[in-house]
Amino acid sequence: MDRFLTADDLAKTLRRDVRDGLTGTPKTLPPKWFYDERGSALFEEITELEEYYPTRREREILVARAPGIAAATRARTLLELGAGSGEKTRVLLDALSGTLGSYVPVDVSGDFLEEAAAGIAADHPGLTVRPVVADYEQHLPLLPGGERRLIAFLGGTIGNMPPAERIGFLGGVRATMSDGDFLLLGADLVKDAGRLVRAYDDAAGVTAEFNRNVLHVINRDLDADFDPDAFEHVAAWNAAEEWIEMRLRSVRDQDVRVGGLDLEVSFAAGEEMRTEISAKFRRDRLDAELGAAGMEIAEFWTDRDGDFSLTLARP
Ligand code: AVJ
Repeated sequence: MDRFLTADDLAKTLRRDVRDGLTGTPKTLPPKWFYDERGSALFEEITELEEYYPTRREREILVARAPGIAAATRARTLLELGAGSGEKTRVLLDALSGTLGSYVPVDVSGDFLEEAAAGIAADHPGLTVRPVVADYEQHLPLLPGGERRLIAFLGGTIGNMPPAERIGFLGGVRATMSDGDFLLLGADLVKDAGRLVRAYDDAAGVTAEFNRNVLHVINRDLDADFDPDAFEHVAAWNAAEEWIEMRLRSVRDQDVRVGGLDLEVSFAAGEEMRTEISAKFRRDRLDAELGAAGMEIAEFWTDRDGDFSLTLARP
């Protein structure tokens, strides 16, 4: 396994993110810190909720379009950014089996990567599986090269980046691409605000627990004393920006000590701290942003209900 990101790099980034986020106004925390073991398990649970449609819809598109993706790309290498549980990966790997020689799952955490990679390698004899621990906003140029690469960024995770970061990311992807390479991008689409809010504020409270998990992570890794029960989950549709915002709202005046940063922060009753944006797209925005990054859309697919999109783009 190649490691461009060490546990020490990650620890430093967490410290910087938490210090910046808790000392800013308004307070914020970046969503990448949701995903420790418990957070990843909670996210898996979210994907099975009735209200959370994106995972099922993306899978529907992948199953329907995998042969089209294979025919259009004839990919030799599949690079998957933010390779999660690998379930959707299997659909792609099976469809691409005629041309594919290697699979490169890329993730910021090596914890699940090695195991997932071993499972995939066992099921696909002849396929070279080469997991890479890297931050895809930082290490794109270091990823394996070669001809006819398919770079997959699925799940709608692109929506977690603020617009400026997104533009930088897409430009960075484009910069690593040559003729014959493709980007396969999963993006959630703008829809009825009620459905969007329900997808991020489920009746069983799993998303609320997922949101509060970032406080557990900070308590453990930075020796903090957040009382997660003293924060309420908030999911709101920002119609102007066309994104869902998740926040944690302090239920009372409270002081929190982050021992690992030697930092004390006060929350006022009702104060809200943003923990995630999840942008929702329209085709014209994807066109414009991919175009600005120097790519063009080869194919644009949605599920039958038009809830979610998969875009195949090329330089
Ligand atoms: C996996 C990052 C795309 O934004 O929908 C799920 C994460 N947050 N419920 C999303 C998430 C709240 C998810 N992504």
